Amino acid sequence: MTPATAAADFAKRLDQTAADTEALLGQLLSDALLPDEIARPKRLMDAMRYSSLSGGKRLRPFLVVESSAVFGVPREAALLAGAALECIHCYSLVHDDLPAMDNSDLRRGRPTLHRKTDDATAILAGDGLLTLAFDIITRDEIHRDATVRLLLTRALARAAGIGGMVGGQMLDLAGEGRFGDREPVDVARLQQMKTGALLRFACIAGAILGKAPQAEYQALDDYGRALGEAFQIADDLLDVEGDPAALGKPAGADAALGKTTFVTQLGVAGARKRVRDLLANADAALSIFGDKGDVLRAAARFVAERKS
Ligand code: GRG
Repeated sequence: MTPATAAADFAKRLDQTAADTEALLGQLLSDALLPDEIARPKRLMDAMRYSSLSGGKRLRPFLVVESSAVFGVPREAALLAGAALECIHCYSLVHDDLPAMDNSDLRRGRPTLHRKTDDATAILAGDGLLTLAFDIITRDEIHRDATVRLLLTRALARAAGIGGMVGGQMLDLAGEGRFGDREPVDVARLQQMKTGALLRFACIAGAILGKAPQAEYQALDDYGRALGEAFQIADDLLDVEGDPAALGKPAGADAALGKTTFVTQLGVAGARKRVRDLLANADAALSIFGDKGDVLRAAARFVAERKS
Protein backbone atom coordinates (compact mmCIF):
# COMPACT_ATOMS: atom_id res chain seq x y z
CA MET A 1 0.00 0.00 0.00
CA THR A 2 1.37 3.49 -0.87
CA PRO A 3 1.43 6.06 1.96
CA ALA A 4 -1.38 8.03 0.22
CA THR A 5 -3.62 4.93 -0.10
CA ALA A 6 -2.90 3.99 3.51
CA ALA A 7 -3.86 7.52 4.65
CA ALA A 8 -7.13 7.45 2.66
CA ASP A 9 -7.96 3.97 3.94
CA PHE A 10 -7.17 5.13 7.47
CA ALA A 11 -9.49 8.17 7.23
CA LYS A 12 -12.36 6.01 5.92
CA ARG A 13 -11.91 3.45 8.67
CA LEU A 14 -11.67 6.11 11.39
CA ASP A 15 -14.93 7.69 10.19
CA GLN A 16 -16.68 4.31 10.05
CA THR A 17 -15.60 3.36 13.57
CA ALA A 18 -16.63 6.78 14.87
CA ALA A 19 -20.10 6.34 13.33
CA ASP A 20 -20.44 2.77 14.66
CA THR A 21 -19.28 3.85 18.13
CA GLU A 22 -21.71 6.75 18.16
CA ALA A 23 -24.60 4.42 17.26
CA LEU A 24 -23.56 1.86 19.87
CA LEU A 25 -23.18 4.47 22.63
CA GLY A 26 -26.62 5.76 21.66
CA GLN A 27 -28.06 2.29 22.33
CA LEU A 28 -26.08 1.79 25.54
CA LEU A 29 -27.28 5.18 26.82
CA SER A 30 -30.91 4.70 25.83
CA ASP A 31 -33.68 5.00 28.40
CA ALA A 32 -34.33 1.24 28.26
CA LEU A 33 -33.70 -0.46 31.60
CA LEU A 34 -31.21 -3.33 31.96
CA PRO A 35 -32.10 -6.32 34.19
CA ASP A 36 -31.80 -5.32 37.87
CA GLU A 37 -31.87 -1.57 37.12
CA ILE A 38 -34.70 0.22 38.90
CA ALA A 39 -34.84 3.49 36.94
CA ARG A 40 -32.72 5.58 34.58
CA PRO A 41 -33.30 9.18 35.76
CA LYS A 42 -33.87 11.51 32.82
CA ARG A 43 -31.56 14.28 34.01
CA LEU A 44 -28.69 11.80 34.48
CA MET A 45 -29.23 10.13 31.10
CA ASP A 46 -29.47 13.47 29.28
CA ALA A 47 -26.19 14.56 30.88
CA MET A 48 -24.44 11.28 30.03
CA ARG A 49 -25.66 11.52 26.44
CA TYR A 50 -24.61 15.18 26.17
CA SER A 51 -21.05 14.35 27.13
CA SER A 52 -20.65 11.14 25.14
CA LEU A 53 -22.61 11.61 21.90
CA SER A 54 -22.07 14.07 19.02
CA GLY A 55 -18.37 14.67 19.10
CA GLY A 56 -14.90 13.36 19.57
CA LYS A 57 -12.59 11.60 17.21
CA ARG A 58 -13.29 8.21 18.84
CA LEU A 59 -9.60 7.47 18.58
CA ARG A 60 -9.54 5.01 21.47
CA PRO A 61 -12.38 2.81 20.09
CA PHE A 62 -10.64 2.96 16.70
CA LEU A 63 -7.42 1.60 18.22
CA VAL A 64 -9.34 -1.18 19.97
CA VAL A 65 -11.06 -2.13 16.70
CA GLU A 66 -7.86 -2.03 14.63
CA SER A 67 -5.66 -3.82 17.17
CA SER A 68 -8.41 -6.46 17.32
CA ALA A 69 -8.60 -6.72 13.52
CA VAL A 70 -4.95 -7.80 13.45
CA PHE A 71 -6.04 -11.01 15.23
CA GLY A 72 -9.36 -11.51 13.44
CA VAL A 73 -11.42 -10.62 16.54
CA PRO A 74 -15.10 -10.05 15.54
CA ARG A 75 -15.70 -6.34 14.93
CA GLU A 76 -18.87 -6.29 17.06
CA ALA A 77 -16.95 -7.48 20.13
CA ALA A 78 -14.17 -4.95 19.56
CA LEU A 79 -16.70 -2.13 19.10
CA LEU A 80 -18.31 -3.01 22.41
CA ALA A 81 -14.93 -2.98 24.19
CA GLY A 82 -14.16 0.32 22.44
CA ALA A 83 -17.46 1.81 23.63
CA ALA A 84 -16.60 0.84 27.21
CA LEU A 85 -13.25 2.59 26.88
CA GLU A 86 -14.87 5.66 25.32
CA CYS A 87 -17.23 5.89 28.33
CA ILE A 88 -14.17 6.14 30.59
CA HIS A 89 -12.55 8.72 28.29
CA CYS A 90 -15.73 10.84 28.26
CA TYR A 91 -16.08 10.62 32.06
CA SER A 92 -12.48 11.82 32.43
CA LEU A 93 -13.19 14.84 30.23
CA VAL A 94 -16.34 15.74 32.20
CA HIS A 95 -14.54 15.54 35.54
CA ASP A 96 -11.40 17.24 34.19
CA ASP A 97 -13.51 20.23 33.07
CA LEU A 98 -15.07 20.77 36.54
CA PRO A 99 -14.24 23.92 38.56
CA ALA A 100 -12.26 21.80 41.06
CA MET A 101 -10.05 20.51 38.22
CA ASP A 102 -9.38 22.58 35.07
CA ASN A 103 -12.49 24.77 35.28
CA SER A 104 -13.11 24.76 31.52
CA ASP A 105 -16.04 26.38 29.72
CA LEU A 106 -15.74 24.69 26.34
CA ARG A 107 -15.27 21.11 25.21
CA ARG A 108 -15.62 19.82 21.65
CA GLY A 109 -16.88 23.27 20.61
CA ARG A 110 -19.79 23.30 23.10
CA PRO A 111 -20.29 24.38 26.71
CA THR A 112 -18.80 21.84 29.11
CA LEU A 113 -21.34 19.67 30.88
CA HIS A 114 -21.20 21.48 34.23
CA ARG A 115 -21.70 24.82 32.43
CA LYS A 116 -24.66 23.38 30.55
CA THR A 117 -26.12 21.83 33.73
CA ASP A 118 -24.48 22.08 37.18
CA ASP A 119 -21.53 20.56 39.05
CA ALA A 120 -23.53 17.83 40.80
CA THR A 121 -25.07 16.63 37.55
CA ALA A 122 -21.64 16.61 35.86
CA ILE A 123 -20.07 14.64 38.74
CA LEU A 124 -22.86 12.07 38.64
CA ALA A 125 -22.80 11.80 34.83
CA GLY A 126 -19.04 11.08 35.04
CA ASP A 127 -19.64 8.50 37.77
CA GLY A 128 -22.39 6.92 35.67
CA LEU A 129 -20.11 6.66 32.61
CA LEU A 130 -17.25 5.14 34.61
CA THR A 131 -19.55 2.53 36.12
CA LEU A 132 -21.29 1.77 32.82
CA ALA A 133 -17.88 1.08 31.25
CA PHE A 134 -17.37 -1.87 33.59
CA ASP A 135 -20.91 -3.13 32.98
CA ILE A 136 -20.15 -3.15 29.24
CA ILE A 137 -16.64 -4.65 29.31
CA THR A 138 -17.78 -7.69 31.31
CA ARG A 139 -20.65 -8.61 28.97
CA ASP A 140 -20.73 -12.06 27.40
CA GLU A 141 -20.68 -10.58 23.87
CA ILE A 142 -17.15 -9.26 24.47
CA HIS A 143 -15.66 -12.80 24.45
CA ARG A 144 -17.05 -16.27 25.11
CA ASP A 145 -14.06 -17.09 27.36
CA ALA A 146 -14.70 -15.55 30.80
CA THR A 147 -10.95 -15.50 31.53
CA VAL A 148 -10.37 -13.23 28.54
CA ARG A 149 -13.13 -10.90 29.79
CA LEU A 150 -11.53 -10.87 33.23
CA LEU A 151 -8.06 -10.03 31.84
CA LEU A 152 -9.53 -7.26 29.71
CA THR A 153 -11.51 -5.84 32.63
CA ARG A 154 -8.49 -5.86 34.92
CA ALA A 155 -6.34 -4.19 32.25
CA LEU A 156 -8.97 -1.47 31.83
CA ALA A 157 -9.21 -0.90 35.58
CA ARG A 158 -5.43 -0.56 35.86
CA ALA A 159 -5.27 1.85 32.92
CA ALA A 160 -8.06 4.04 34.30
CA GLY A 161 -7.21 3.90 37.98
CA ILE A 162 -4.56 4.67 40.60
CA GLY A 163 -1.49 3.69 38.60
CA GLY A 164 -2.96 5.06 35.38
CA MET A 165 -5.22 7.96 34.47
CA VAL A 166 -6.54 8.93 37.92
CA GLY A 167 -3.06 8.76 39.45
CA GLY A 168 -1.67 10.80 36.56
CA GLN A 169 -4.29 13.47 37.13
CA MET A 170 -3.30 13.64 40.81
CA LEU A 171 0.39 14.08 39.88
CA ASP A 172 -0.62 16.76 37.39
CA LEU A 173 -2.56 18.77 39.98
CA ALA A 174 0.29 18.41 42.51
CA GLY A 175 2.72 19.70 39.86
CA GLU A 176 0.53 22.76 39.37
CA GLY A 177 0.88 23.53 43.08
CA ARG A 178 -2.75 22.82 43.96
CA PHE A 179 -1.90 21.26 47.32
CA GLY A 180 0.88 23.59 48.48
CA ASP A 181 4.28 24.08 46.85
CA ARG A 182 4.54 22.85 43.26
CA GLU A 183 5.80 19.26 43.32
CA PRO A 184 8.55 18.33 40.83
CA VAL A 185 7.07 16.83 37.67
CA ASP A 186 8.43 13.93 35.63
CA VAL A 187 6.43 14.84 32.52
CA ALA A 188 7.00 11.57 30.68
CA ARG A 189 5.83 9.46 33.64
CA LEU A 190 2.91 11.75 34.45
CA GLN A 191 1.63 11.69 30.88
CA GLN A 192 2.23 7.96 30.51
CA MET A 193 -0.29 7.64 33.33
CA LYS A 194 -2.75 10.46 32.66
CA THR A 195 -3.18 10.18 28.89
CA GLY A 196 -0.99 7.29 27.80
CA ALA A 197 -2.53 4.52 29.90
CA LEU A 198 -5.95 4.56 28.16
CA LEU A 199 -4.33 4.77 24.73
CA ARG A 200 -2.00 1.88 25.55
CA PHE A 201 -4.98 -0.12 26.81
CA ALA A 202 -6.73 0.50 23.47
CA CYS A 203 -3.74 -1.02 21.67
CA ILE A 204 -3.29 -4.09 23.87
CA ALA A 205 -7.04 -4.75 23.99
CA GLY A 206 -6.82 -6.44 20.57
CA ALA A 207 -3.99 -8.66 21.78
CA ILE A 208 -5.99 -9.68 24.87
CA LEU A 209 -9.17 -10.36 22.88
CA GLY A 210 -7.16 -12.21 20.21
CA LYS A 211 -5.21 -14.29 22.78
CA ALA A 212 -2.05 -13.10 21.05
CA PRO A 213 1.32 -14.80 21.57
CA GLN A 214 3.58 -12.90 24.00
CA ALA A 215 5.77 -11.34 21.27
CA GLU A 216 2.73 -9.87 19.51
CA TYR A 217 1.23 -8.63 22.77
CA GLN A 218 4.57 -6.96 23.53
CA ALA A 219 4.67 -5.39 20.06
CA LEU A 220 1.27 -3.75 20.62
CA ASP A 221 2.32 -2.71 24.10
CA ASP A 222 5.45 -0.99 22.68
CA TYR A 223 3.40 0.56 19.89
CA GLY A 224 0.75 1.80 22.35
CA ARG A 225 3.35 3.44 24.60
CA ALA A 226 4.99 5.24 21.67
CA LEU A 227 1.61 6.36 20.33
CA GLY A 228 0.51 7.57 23.77
CA GLU A 229 3.56 9.76 24.21
CA ALA A 230 3.29 11.09 20.63
CA PHE A 231 -0.39 11.94 21.31
CA GLN A 232 0.50 13.95 24.41
CA ILE A 233 3.39 15.82 22.76
CA ALA A 234 1.03 16.70 19.89
CA ASP A 235 -1.45 17.92 22.54
CA ASP A 236 1.22 20.08 24.17
CA LEU A 237 2.23 21.49 20.77
CA LEU A 238 -1.43 22.25 19.94
CA ASP A 239 -1.76 24.12 23.22
CA VAL A 240 1.10 26.38 22.10
CA GLU A 241 0.33 26.76 18.41
CA GLY A 242 -3.10 25.17 17.77
CA ASP A 243 -6.15 26.83 16.20
CA PRO A 244 -8.93 27.28 18.84
CA ALA A 245 -11.60 26.84 16.14
CA ALA A 246 -10.24 23.39 15.22
CA LEU A 247 -9.55 22.51 18.87
CA GLY A 248 -13.09 23.36 20.01
CA LYS A 249 -11.56 25.07 23.10
CA PRO A 250 -9.08 27.88 23.73
CA ALA A 251 -5.34 27.21 23.28
CA GLY A 252 -2.78 28.35 25.86
CA ALA A 253 -4.39 26.66 28.88
CA ASP A 254 -1.14 24.92 29.91
CA ALA A 255 0.85 28.16 29.93
CA ALA A 256 -1.92 29.94 31.88
CA LEU A 257 -1.63 27.27 34.59
CA GLY A 258 2.20 27.39 34.44
CA LYS A 259 2.24 23.66 33.64
CA THR A 260 5.40 21.70 32.93
CA THR A 261 4.82 20.03 29.56
CA PHE A 262 6.90 18.27 26.92
CA VAL A 263 7.14 21.63 25.14
CA THR A 264 8.36 23.54 28.20
CA GLN A 265 10.93 20.77 28.77
CA LEU A 266 12.10 20.11 25.20
CA GLY A 267 11.15 23.31 23.36
CA VAL A 268 9.04 23.22 20.18
CA ALA A 269 11.83 21.86 17.95
CA GLY A 270 12.85 19.28 20.55
CA ALA A 271 9.23 18.17 20.97
CA ARG A 272 8.84 17.73 17.20
CA LYS A 273 12.05 15.70 17.06
CA ARG A 274 10.81 13.47 19.90
CA VAL A 275 7.57 12.86 17.95
CA ARG A 276 9.60 11.77 14.91
CA ASP A 277 11.59 9.33 17.07
CA LEU A 278 8.38 7.96 18.60
CA LEU A 279 6.87 7.38 15.15
CA ALA A 280 9.98 5.40 14.22
CA ASN A 281 9.58 3.36 17.43
CA ALA A 282 5.89 2.74 16.64
CA ASP A 283 6.79 1.55 13.11
CA ALA A 284 9.52 -0.72 14.44
CA ALA A 285 7.14 -2.28 16.97
CA LEU A 286 4.59 -3.03 14.24
CA SER A 287 7.10 -4.72 11.91
CA ILE A 288 6.15 -8.11 13.39
CA PHE A 289 2.69 -7.76 11.78
CA GLY A 290 3.86 -6.94 8.22
CA ASP A 291 1.04 -5.45 6.08
CA LYS A 292 -1.50 -6.18 8.82
CA GLY A 293 0.05 -3.29 10.76
CA ASP A 294 -0.54 -0.69 8.01
CA VAL A 295 -3.64 0.92 9.53
CA LEU A 296 -2.02 1.16 12.96
CA ARG A 297 1.05 2.73 11.32
CA ALA A 298 -1.22 5.37 9.72
CA ALA A 299 -2.96 5.88 13.10
CA ALA A 300 0.34 6.81 14.75
CA ARG A 301 0.95 9.40 12.03
CA PHE A 302 -2.55 10.80 12.45
CA VAL A 303 -2.07 11.12 16.20
CA ALA A 304 1.26 12.90 15.78
CA GLU A 305 0.05 15.31 13.09
CA ARG A 306 -3.51 15.98 14.32
CA LYS A 307 -4.93 19.50 14.42
CA SER A 308 -7.59 18.85 17.07
C1 GRG B 1 -10.49 13.77 36.03
C2 GRG B 1 -10.10 11.34 36.61
C3 GRG B 1 -9.81 12.50 35.78
C4 GRG B 1 -8.92 12.35 34.81
C5 GRG B 1 -8.63 13.37 33.85
C6 GRG B 1 -7.14 12.32 30.70
C7 GRG B 1 -7.56 13.33 31.70
C8 GRG B 1 -7.42 12.99 33.10
C9 GRG B 1 -8.07 14.51 31.38
C10 GRG B 1 -8.24 14.94 30.01
C11 GRG B 1 -7.85 16.35 29.91
C12 GRG B 1 -7.07 16.59 28.71
C13 GRG B 1 -7.57 17.62 27.79
C14 GRG B 1 -5.94 15.91 28.50
C15 GRG B 1 -5.13 16.06 27.30
C16 GRG B 1 -5.18 14.89 26.42
C17 GRG B 1 -6.53 14.47 26.08
C18 GRG B 1 -7.03 13.29 26.82
C19 GRG B 1 -7.24 15.12 25.15
C20 GRG B 1 -8.58 14.77 24.69
O1 GRG B 1 -8.56 13.56 23.99
P1 GRG B 1 -9.03 13.48 22.47
O2 GRG B 1 -8.24 14.44 21.62
O3 GRG B 1 -10.51 14.02 22.62
O4 GRG B 1 -9.00 12.06 22.02
P2 GRG B 1 -11.80 13.75 21.74
O5 GRG B 1 -12.66 14.98 21.97
O6 GRG B 1 -11.41 13.56 20.29
O7 GRG B 1 -12.44 12.52 22.32
